[in-house]
Amino acid sequence: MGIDREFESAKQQYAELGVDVEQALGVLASIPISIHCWQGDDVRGFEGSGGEIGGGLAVTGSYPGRARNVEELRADFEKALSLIPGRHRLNLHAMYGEFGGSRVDRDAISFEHFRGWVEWAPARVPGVDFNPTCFAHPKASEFTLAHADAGIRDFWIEHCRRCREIASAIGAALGSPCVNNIWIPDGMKDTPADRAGPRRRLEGALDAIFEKPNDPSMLLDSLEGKLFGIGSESYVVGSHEFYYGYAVRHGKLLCLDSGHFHPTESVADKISAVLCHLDRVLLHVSRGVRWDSDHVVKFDDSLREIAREIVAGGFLSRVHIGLDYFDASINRVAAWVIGVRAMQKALLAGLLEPTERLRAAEADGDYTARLAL
Ligand code: RNT
Ligand code: ZN
Repeated sequence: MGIDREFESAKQQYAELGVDVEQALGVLASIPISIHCWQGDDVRGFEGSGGEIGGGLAVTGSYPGRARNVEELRADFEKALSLIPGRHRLNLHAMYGEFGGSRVDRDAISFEHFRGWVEWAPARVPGVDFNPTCFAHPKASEFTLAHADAGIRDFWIEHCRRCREIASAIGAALGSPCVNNIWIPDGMKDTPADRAGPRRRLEGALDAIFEKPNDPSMLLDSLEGKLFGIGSESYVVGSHEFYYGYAVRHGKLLCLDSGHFHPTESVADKISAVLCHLDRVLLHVSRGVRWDSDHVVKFDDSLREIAREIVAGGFLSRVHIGLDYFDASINRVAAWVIGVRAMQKALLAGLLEPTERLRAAEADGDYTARLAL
């Protein structure tokens, strides 16, 4: 009763500002968020190699309950979905295939290993997204797609090609395009003597990976840049500028991870800028505490600004919202739920903004009213 009364009162107050609350809730309910599977098991996957995660990624904490196999991961994910309103996508990494206990190397994976996910999906999620796993592997100890050794480069090219095939088959099976996002850890701890060479090799590797055109009704290709990582503090081959240029030139999606920029840079501001030149972007919404720490996102100012820009810019159909964080120090199901709901709260705040009034004040040069409102 109390909540209903408060809601009616709030609805009235929003209406006075020209905001239709019911409509905002309706739009919110239609926004899918791509939920990353890797929060559920601390980015370990099902290859059973037990190796280091590597690639400069670090998962800290020892809260009990990490999903140890596909059944546990699915059960935990379903539990999380039961606590989140709306319908949301699953974001898989290649290391989460069902390999039946045998060692299937990254250059040998195929759709068969993901059939179980595709059978599981329709009753639970409207679509599945995908990521090549170019880390946590003996051949990823330093460089991958930008490696000076053509044999190692070819290994990762083959992995990424297969991931596109798998993603395409997933998209076709589920009737919803699968975003296949490439991120690689290649970089250098200390000042490189040659910054250009690895970038040229990466460009060549991407050209080879994308040789076969994608059918956008099944597959959308995305590229994720980064500023620095642990062990690649001085140089990241796949930097923001590198991938932005590549994405513009080749019509790919650019993935903006909110932990991958200088801490005072605003990812919110980048959305409208890159969408002048790209059809679509992918977001990896994360929370970097002092650095790219991948904390669970919460309803803070930076998240609100990102969501506000997507909504006010009219970009909901061109921005694929994905989450990317991993915290092993708290309940992992709660980590999913809290992060997704924070993203939804931020989107709702954006949807409840009296944008027309703000814009009118701005157009009138009345920045005082804009600030006050
Ligand atoms: C790493 C990137 C990348 C990974 C996931 C696991 O800095 O953000 O997206 O977090 O692929
Ligand atoms: Zn990311």
